[in-house]
Amino acid sequence: MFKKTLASTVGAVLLLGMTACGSSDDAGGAAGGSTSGGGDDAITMGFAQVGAESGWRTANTASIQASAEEAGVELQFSDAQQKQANQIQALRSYIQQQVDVIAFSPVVETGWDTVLQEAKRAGIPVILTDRSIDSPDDTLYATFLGSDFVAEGEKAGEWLVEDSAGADQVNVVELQGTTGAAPAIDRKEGFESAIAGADNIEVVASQTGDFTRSGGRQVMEAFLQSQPDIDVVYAHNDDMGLGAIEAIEAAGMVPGEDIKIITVDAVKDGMQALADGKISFIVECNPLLGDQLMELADQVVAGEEVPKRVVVEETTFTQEEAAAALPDRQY
Ligand code: GYE
Repeated sequence: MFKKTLASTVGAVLLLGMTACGSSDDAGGAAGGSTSGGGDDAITMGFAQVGAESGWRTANTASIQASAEEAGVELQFSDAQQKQANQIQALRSYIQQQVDVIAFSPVVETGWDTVLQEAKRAGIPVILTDRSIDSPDDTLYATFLGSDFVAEGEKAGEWLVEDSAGADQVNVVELQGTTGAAPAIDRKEGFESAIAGADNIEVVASQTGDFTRSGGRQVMEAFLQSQPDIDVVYAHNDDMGLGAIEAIEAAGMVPGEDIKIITVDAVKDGMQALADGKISFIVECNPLLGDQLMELADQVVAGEEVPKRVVVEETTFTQEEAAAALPDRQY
C-alpha cells in the first residue's frame, strides 16, 4: 500500500541512523563544546521509532527527545515508517556504531530474535519501550516499559457492556491497529474477553486501519457500504476513530448519535471529539514515556538490576471527564 515511499524511507532511515539528532547536537553546542552534562561519560542511545502514524506517536517521540536532552543522553533517532525491515536496519546501524544502549518500539511482535542476538553478542543492552515482542528468549532484552494493552481492550469492552445493558442487539465494527502489532493483538483480545458474556453484543466486521486517520476513514467507508446496521465503532486508537467520524459524517450520519465510537489513546484531538460528543468513550494510553526510559537506560548501562516489566498507569474518559481534562492536557 505504501510501496512508493519505501526507497526514500530506507535512505532516510540510514541517514537518520548514522547522524546524531539535531536536538542533542544543539544541546552540546549550548553547553559550550562538551557533548552533554555528562561529558565523555554521556550515554549514547540508539532509538528506533515505529513511525509517525498517529497523534500518540508524535507525542511519544517528542517526550523521548525532550527527556534525552534533559538527561544529557546522546540520542540517535530513526523513524521506520511502520516497516519492520527499516527498523531492523536501524538496529543494525546502532550495533555497528556501538551505542551504549538500544531502545525501540517494535512495529510488530515477531521476527526480532536474529537482530537482538546480534545486539546481545555485541554487548549492547536493549530496552523495549511502548510495544513488546513475542519471543521465547527473554534474555534478548533488559526490560519492557509500556502499557497493558489487554487491560485497555477490556476497559473498552466493559464500558460497552454497561452502556448496552437492556439493548436488543448491538452491532460493532472494529478498526484494528497495525496487523501483528502488540497493541492491535492485545486490544482485540481484551475487548473480546470483556464482551464474551454479553449475548446482545456482536462484532460484525473487523479490519486493520493501520493506526492512521486515513486508514480508519477508508475502512469505515467500506464498512458503511457492506454493513446494513452499525451501532458502534471500536477503534484501536483515536486517529482511526477520527477517520471513522469523517466517513460517518460524509455518509450523512451523526457520530455519537447514529453510531457510537469507542477509542484508545486520549490524545488531544480524540479528547476534543469526545468532549464534542462525537466519540462516546476513550481508554487512555499514555505516550509520555521519555523520563522513565532515560532512567531505565541509566540503570541498565550502569549494570544495575531493573524490573523486567514496567507497566504504565492509565485511566479512562467519559465525555464530561474529557471536557474537564482538556484544558490541562499536554498531548
Ligand atoms: O495506541 C497508537 C499508535 O503502540 C501504544 O501505536 C502504541 C499505539 C498507539 O500508533 O496510536
